[in-house]
Amino acid sequence: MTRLPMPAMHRCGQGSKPDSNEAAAWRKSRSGRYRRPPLRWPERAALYCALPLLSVACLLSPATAATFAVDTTADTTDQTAGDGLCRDNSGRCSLRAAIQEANALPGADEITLGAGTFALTLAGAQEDAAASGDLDVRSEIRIHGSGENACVIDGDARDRLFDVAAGGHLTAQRLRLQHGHQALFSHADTAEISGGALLVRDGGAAVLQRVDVRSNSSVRYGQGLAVFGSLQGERLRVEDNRGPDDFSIGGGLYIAPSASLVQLQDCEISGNAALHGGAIFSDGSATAITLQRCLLSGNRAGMGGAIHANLGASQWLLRNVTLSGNQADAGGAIFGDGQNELRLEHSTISANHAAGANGGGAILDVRGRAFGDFIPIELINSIVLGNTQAAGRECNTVFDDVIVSGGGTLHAPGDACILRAGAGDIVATEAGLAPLAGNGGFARSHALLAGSGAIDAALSVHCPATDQRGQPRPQDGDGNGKARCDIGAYERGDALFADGFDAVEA
Ligand SMILES: [Ca+2]
Ligand SMILES: [Ca+2]
Ligand SMILES: [Ca+2]
Ligand SMILES: [Ca+2]
Repeated sequence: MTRLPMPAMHRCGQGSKPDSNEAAAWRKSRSGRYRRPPLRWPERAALYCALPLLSVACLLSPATAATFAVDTTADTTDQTAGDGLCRDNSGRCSLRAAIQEANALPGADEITLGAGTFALTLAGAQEDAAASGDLDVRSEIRIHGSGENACVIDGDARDRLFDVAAGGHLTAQRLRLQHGHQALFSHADTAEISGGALLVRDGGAAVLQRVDVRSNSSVRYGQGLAVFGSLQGERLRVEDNRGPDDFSIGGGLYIAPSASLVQLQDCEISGNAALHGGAIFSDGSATAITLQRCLLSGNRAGMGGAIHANLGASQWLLRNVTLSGNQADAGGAIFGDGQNELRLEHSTISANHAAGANGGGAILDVRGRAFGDFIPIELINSIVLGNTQAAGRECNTVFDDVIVSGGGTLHAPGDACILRAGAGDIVATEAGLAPLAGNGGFARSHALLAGSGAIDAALSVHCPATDQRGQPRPQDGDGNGKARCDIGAYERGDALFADGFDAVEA
């Protein structure tokens, strides 16, 4: 309803800048050399705003920014878009009217939502002006909710919830996205048949902070989220999104060939289902995909219970990530095709299951040296143990050298896991993991039981500053007076007490 002037500096540094150490750490090209990724827009924005001359432009640009406080849960349109007023025919400011008005105004605009369920009841999919169906974001809009359980945007199963256009930038905080439904089966533009809750088109960007994406569906791509541009998530939950068994791709998240960036920190992607990639499917893209401190659990698929990395040259980094309790016919946790760079550091792959004839309770990768150009899946200081399959092996590859240990991998003996050995690997029949439980941090994890071979056994060279829960690494888990990093996503606490006097063991 009201239009308030916004602090002029607001645009500077929109979005969070990627961790440069991390980018440098995993950007290894096929030739084996590390390379710095090209700067994406959040990095560029931060850089530009840091430059003295350009920062003047950053200070001046959002002169017309407005804030709209939504005061009704009714789904109504704005009376006159562009007049600076969020006002429907009843004089109220609805979420839809606020989006329409924000789209019409230049600059970044803010929308605040109190507690309540904001159901999108105005039917009309394949419409891109936020007048019906999904809420189309065509400019820079920040939506501030009032809590993931208190503030719910509900699609009423009529259309997806948000459609971020090229040039659009959506930041959503502290809310839940539920009951979105993408019903279109085929279209020349794949984006049109993607995203049950949220579609980010090529050239668009979304930042989700403390957002739950729950119980959405799409009959084709991205039952929860679909990204053709860039997506950043922080404290993001993507749960129980699904589509038809025969056609759905990317149960939690679909990453399209055009996607430029996917960066998730503190996330849980659980209980989603699709034919390909129960949690995440990357599709022929060359995308930087980073997950840190995340849990992928209880997802189901035909191929890739949690992850299906399909073709393309995406660069995946999973650090402090747990993949547990996922199930597929092929590749209980991960299904790879040998083309994407997939690197797991301090991650735990356990209790996943493959029900089909090709196995791979943990990992199935269908490519290899005999197929010509391929990139191996690399495990560093990670646990891959305790997964089951109806046939085949725990880590199964059609060809050799496809799954490699970069060192410090805890895995099963013999050829249960076809893995090219690395320095400091540990072979065991059991990982010594407690069941998945809330052990602190954003998502559940597998605590290490006393006596686990993972404790104080990682290669120190790759020890990150914290574990999945955010607990500091390294700690002296075996009580020998020397703190050393544990293998996997969980760091067991100091065996004696946290006296701060442990020597760090090299
Ligand atoms: Ca208006
Ligand atoms: Ca639309
Ligand atoms: Ca629409
Ligand atoms: Ca330790």
